Amino acid sequence: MRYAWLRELAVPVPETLKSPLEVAAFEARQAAERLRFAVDEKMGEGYAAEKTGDGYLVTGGTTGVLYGAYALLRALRLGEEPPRGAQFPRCSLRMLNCWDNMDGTIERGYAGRSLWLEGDAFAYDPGRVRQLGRMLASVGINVLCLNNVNVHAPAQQLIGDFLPDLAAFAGILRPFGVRLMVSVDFSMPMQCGLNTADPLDSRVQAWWRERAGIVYAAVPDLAGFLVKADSEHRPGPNAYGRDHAQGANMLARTLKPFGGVLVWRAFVYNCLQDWRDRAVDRPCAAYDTYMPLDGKFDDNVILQVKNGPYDFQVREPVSPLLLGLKNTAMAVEFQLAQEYTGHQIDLYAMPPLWREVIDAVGADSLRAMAAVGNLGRDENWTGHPFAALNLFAFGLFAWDPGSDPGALIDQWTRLTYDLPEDQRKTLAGLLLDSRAVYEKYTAPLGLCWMVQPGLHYGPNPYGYEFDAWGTYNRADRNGVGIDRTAAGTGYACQYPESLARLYSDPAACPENLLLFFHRLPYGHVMPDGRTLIQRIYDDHFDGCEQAYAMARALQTLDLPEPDRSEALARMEKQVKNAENWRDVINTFFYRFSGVEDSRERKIYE
Ligand code: GCW
Repeated sequence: MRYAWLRELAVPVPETLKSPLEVAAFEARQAAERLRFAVDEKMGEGYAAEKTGDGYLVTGGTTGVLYGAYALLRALRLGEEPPRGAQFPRCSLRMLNCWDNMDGTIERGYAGRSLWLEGDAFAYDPGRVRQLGRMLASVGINVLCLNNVNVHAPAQQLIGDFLPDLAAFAGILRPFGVRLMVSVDFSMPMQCGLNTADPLDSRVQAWWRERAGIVYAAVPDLAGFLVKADSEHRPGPNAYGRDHAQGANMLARTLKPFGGVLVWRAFVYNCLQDWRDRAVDRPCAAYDTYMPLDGKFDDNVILQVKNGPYDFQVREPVSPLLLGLKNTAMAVEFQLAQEYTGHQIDLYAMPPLWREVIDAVGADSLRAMAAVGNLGRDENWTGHPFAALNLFAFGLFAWDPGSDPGALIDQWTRLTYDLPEDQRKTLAGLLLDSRAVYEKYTAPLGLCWMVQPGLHYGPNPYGYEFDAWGTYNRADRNGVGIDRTAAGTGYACQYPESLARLYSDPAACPENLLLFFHRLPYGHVMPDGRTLIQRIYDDHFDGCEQAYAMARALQTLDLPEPDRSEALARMEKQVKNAENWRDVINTFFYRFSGVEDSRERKIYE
């Protein structure tokens, strides 16, 4: 039986496998490959593979042997040389954050209901959870945060009444080297009899210390807690006049004796903004909040920062916080769930985005990498069969942030489908270009947030314009965009000097961020000689044409069923979505500007 990334999951993993070594040996047997394993505990997650007479010897740490087995099986299946020399992951924590609720729904989930929660309880098929563990291990993901960062009742009880269930669930994933993490509610002491959650109150501290002890007695290898605090109505230390370092450190100290980490999200901003107040600019918020705290976090706190300053928009500049913090352990947070990027209906392969972010930030400044999960109970796990690429690639990218996006996409296509080489290349090309195409018909020139409010799929340029979330395009009859230079909101000044200069100059600013950083009149002449309004029209028309071309290319692929039908059905919706974006956005700007399309194409009035 040949090894393939997803097809092999059809073969169940027996529940008798109790350790990464046993899983590794099982996988080698499944793939009919002669692999021998030697555990050298010192190697931790690392491994080295060497050729022996008739097979390979994989030497690795306790989980390293498993990662080595998967790396080797991948290489053999791809007909490539196994990696040479000892291999170690670049990021020690490679985390999937799942926004699963106890009732079985998943916030921003596009692949069905939760794989482990339903009806305010744990509910799962153990065989499927083993497959999940295997899928994560096969790409090196080692932490699964199992519940939504918005902790809705009764999810607080994951570290209370549900502890026996949590322990059982952790036990299923343990042989795959996957440790659990739990999102906790900062105000939980108040649901348990205290009248405060003030992190400096000794009763609160004692409560959390005791709680951590109880939790670790049940799940000794829990990775730690994840916290969303003082953000979008979640409780936090600010209510007591305490800052986020005080809040995070208090929790971190309770986890420290057990080797746990406290992951604290940096996603804070005023979500009750007045749109008339031009002085407040949402992208400034995280930097303003956390830069003064740099160096004040305990060493087992990881500050988890979204890749951009807003919220996983199609195009954002890299978060200036990721560039600014020097004395704080950081994780970057990506979002595999395609909230703003097509709901796992439209194609949107993410490795090119990660490459850009890591090139800007530098992998050495990160302790961890996290991604919001895109999994659910759908038969194919990710809704769109190709969305699995993002999970696959994320794991390998977190292991080696030097990875090339094209190579990751190639690997996934080759492992997943047996297509003739020309067709496989077509598929890989579709995926590699998919982000640029999506960007073109939804958000060219750095315009973001023109989505349907709440849903975040499909166009609605006025949807968020006058609301409290702080997300505006400020389009009017004179122009569009926000001046974020020193003369405007000053956001650009949060970047290191050279980037601040680049972004502040409309002639130098990368075109794909132009309207993010600048407010420009419709007649502004772009470097290619076209006016801004003409570029807005052209980009939306071009993006839509590119979606048509993708649909035609997809038709030519002899994909196996049901993937072929599923991908085609979604592509039909994607094309409609692209047309909708083209027409709604072009009409919006036509009405404001009154400028005709120079190519006289149809713009609805
Ligand atoms: O913008 C928001 C999403 C929310 C999400 C939040 C976050 C989990 O729309 O659904 O809540 O980001 O990242 O906390």
